[in-house]
Amino acid sequence: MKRPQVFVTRPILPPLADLQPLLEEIWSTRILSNNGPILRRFESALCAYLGVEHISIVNNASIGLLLSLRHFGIAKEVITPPFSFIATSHAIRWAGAEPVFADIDPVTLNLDPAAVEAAITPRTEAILAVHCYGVPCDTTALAAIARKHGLKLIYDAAHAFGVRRGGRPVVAEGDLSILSFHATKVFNSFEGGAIISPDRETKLALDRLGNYGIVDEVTILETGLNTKMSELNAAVGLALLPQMDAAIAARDRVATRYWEALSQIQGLRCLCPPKQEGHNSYAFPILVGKGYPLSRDGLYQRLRDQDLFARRYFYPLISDMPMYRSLPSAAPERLHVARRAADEVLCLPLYPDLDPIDQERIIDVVSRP
Ligand code: T4K
Repeated sequence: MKRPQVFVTRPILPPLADLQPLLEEIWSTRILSNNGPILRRFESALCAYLGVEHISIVNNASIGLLLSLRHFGIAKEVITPPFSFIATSHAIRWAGAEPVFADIDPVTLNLDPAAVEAAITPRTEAILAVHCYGVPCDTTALAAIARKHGLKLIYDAAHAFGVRRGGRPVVAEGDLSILSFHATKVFNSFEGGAIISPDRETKLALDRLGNYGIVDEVTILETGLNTKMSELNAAVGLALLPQMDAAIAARDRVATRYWEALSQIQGLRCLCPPKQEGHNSYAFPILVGKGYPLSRDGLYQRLRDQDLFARRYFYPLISDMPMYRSLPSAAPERLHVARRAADEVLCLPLYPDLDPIDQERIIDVVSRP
């Protein structure tokens, strides 16, 4: 029998029975948006789950990044990694600033603090770092650099839902952190995201900026944007939250099986050891290097031939994209580590209900290419 196609991820959904009462509530109140009652409950439940106090829910992480940069009035240069999803740099441009690319650390594939420091100019206003695959950045070193140079430190935490280090939520680091609740993420509300603020004043300022700058019916003091999440999306998120411990545990089980089967193969490097404090098994990235019988693209294609759709997150580098490649900081000789990672990385399919038979198909191809 032909086995099904397997994609890099597959969203989890709340049981329909848990969503139904929330839909009935929406149908009865006719409150569909604008900081409605379900959104407010979702916000409180998220705060409790993540272990933080101040969350602004938004309609996606890209808009959350943009709102965060605009909140701080960032309009000059922002240091950021080229090894990320394109949204990270696009948000900087939409805010009216320029990305300045700095190389990444070869172990974590996150911003290398030494490269960040070397990229600072008199125009630098902020660092926008990414917890790539949910692996935390060197937040201590980045905070020290930000403090020393008077820079804002913003984390693109799109992948880092629920990640803790030393018992502390990683999204509590920096001046602001932004989560994504896109369908492809550990936790989803179909589309959505959240900004984690250090204090209530910042949260309220972000909420206002994301609601057109409205203070009250007759007072609008700034040029705001609409970043609101609908009650429908909030209902999905609220109903899904109770499933999250089990979903992350199931991800860990899938990652553990990959680790057992693949971590000793010559020429492969598995990046995220499972079940470690500090990540959420968002992805299972491998680096396909010298000593492995196929190139990364060869392995990618070999899997595709079997209807197994691994993905090259993140290739090409953002700094190679047409709208960024002429920036001085995009010069290839400045970004050796990122370039190598982009050429070698492959994310294997990983989601909570990945069928073990399909996982063994993937392992078979990777271990006997
Ligand atoms: N920062 C970082 C570091 C990010 O990774 C992202 C998003 C952002 C910021 C921005 O967050 P948002 O503004 O989106 O909240 C996907 C996602 O669209 C994107 O959200 C994500 N990162 C990125 C890593 O991946 P694509 O274009 O590669 O996704 P796509 O449509 O090819 O989906 C991948 C696979 O997932 C499909 O083959 C099948 C499965 N899938 C996808 C969707 C959308 C489903 O099974 N159901 C679905 O509804 O970008």
